[in-house]
Amino acid sequence: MIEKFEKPLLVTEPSLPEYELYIKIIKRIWDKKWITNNGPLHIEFEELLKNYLKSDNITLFTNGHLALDSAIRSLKLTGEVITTPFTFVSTAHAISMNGLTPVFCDIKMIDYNIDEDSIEPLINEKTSAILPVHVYGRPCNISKIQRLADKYNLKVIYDAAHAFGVELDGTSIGDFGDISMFSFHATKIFNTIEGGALTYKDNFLKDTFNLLKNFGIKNEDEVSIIALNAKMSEFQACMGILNLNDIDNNIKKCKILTELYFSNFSEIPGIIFNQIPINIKYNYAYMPIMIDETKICIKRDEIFERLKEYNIFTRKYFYPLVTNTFAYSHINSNTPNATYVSNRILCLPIFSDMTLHQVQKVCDIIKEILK
Ligand code: T4K
Repeated sequence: MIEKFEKPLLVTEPSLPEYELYIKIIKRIWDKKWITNNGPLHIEFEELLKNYLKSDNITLFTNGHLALDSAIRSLKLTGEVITTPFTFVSTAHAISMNGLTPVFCDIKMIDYNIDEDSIEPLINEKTSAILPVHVYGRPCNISKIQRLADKYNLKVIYDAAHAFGVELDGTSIGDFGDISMFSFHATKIFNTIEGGALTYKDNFLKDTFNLLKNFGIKNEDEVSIIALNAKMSEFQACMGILNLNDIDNNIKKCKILTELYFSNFSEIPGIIFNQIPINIKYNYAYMPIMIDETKICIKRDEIFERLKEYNIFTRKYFYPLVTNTFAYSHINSNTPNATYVSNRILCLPIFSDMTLHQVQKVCDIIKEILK
């Protein structure tokens, strides 16, 4: 019997810069007495991020959800938006809270992203956009989705909450579609405590986003639209500036951890994991496995519970499926793959400070549970 972990091992831990470095940088906030509303650190961070993401246009927000909400509002969408049910509820909420109807499309088993071949039958005269999610940071089939969008004159907004730092064939993931949203929440590979950003093609959207995240205030004399407060603070920007220095190293560390997980699981037929295609620069932010109970005679939920006995706290991202929540029970959908995956997926612990020893122990414990 393998000993349980002494301290709880959570699905993720936030990457934090050295404490002293954070104290040093926030001294600049005290010096200026400027803590939010487009301060100097916000401006500096936005510029650094623009370079890192190789993006022409970027706007920071206080979190990813409000960034997505603003993206939807900025494009003045109407009617229906096609999206995936295999996502965090934020995606569907952002659509619904803008008075639009989410239309749920099934996913593919290969990467759990929206099935581009199932989108077209869902398009009708009410459809105004497609809102796919790069689930666990794996890029969707961007070229096919764009072809559909061009054919039917639809907007494309990518929920890239999981995809910070990801590139497809050498192009930054934020460069596709009309707008992409990144989340910098504490649980993400790159965090600004809470935080988010939009990258976008049309540089005229910059002014719109500045209105949308600041109550619609145009200037001292004019409030031009009704809008939210979604501004990033100087403290968040400080965290972002420091974490940006470490991001490449953190991704490298998570890559090594992923490889150890993969090599362990390649021996177990009932544990399904998806290899990273070679044309993708990946961020290794999540370690999802799918449990095929027909091969190992144990269900995902039992493994989830048994792991807790060893002090390992995994997550069933994304269970329940959005369409199986009470909030979306009024919407009809037929997404068998998404249902199948949602009932079998388990995200294992992975974060930059995790050790190879911890990964090996998690794998050994899983093997012991499967015996
Ligand atoms: N679109 C997608 C596809 C998303 O996944 C998300 C967010 C969004 C949009 C919206 O972006 P944001 O508005 O959040 O920027 C977490 C996150 O709160 C959420 O950001 C994330 N997706 C979602 C997938 O996961 P929970 O309910 O799992 O969070 P929580 O508090 O249970 O934390 C997860 C694990 O992390 C726990 O084991 C505890 C650990 N943890 C958490 C925090 C906050 C820490 O160790 N330290 C911490 O500070 O939702």
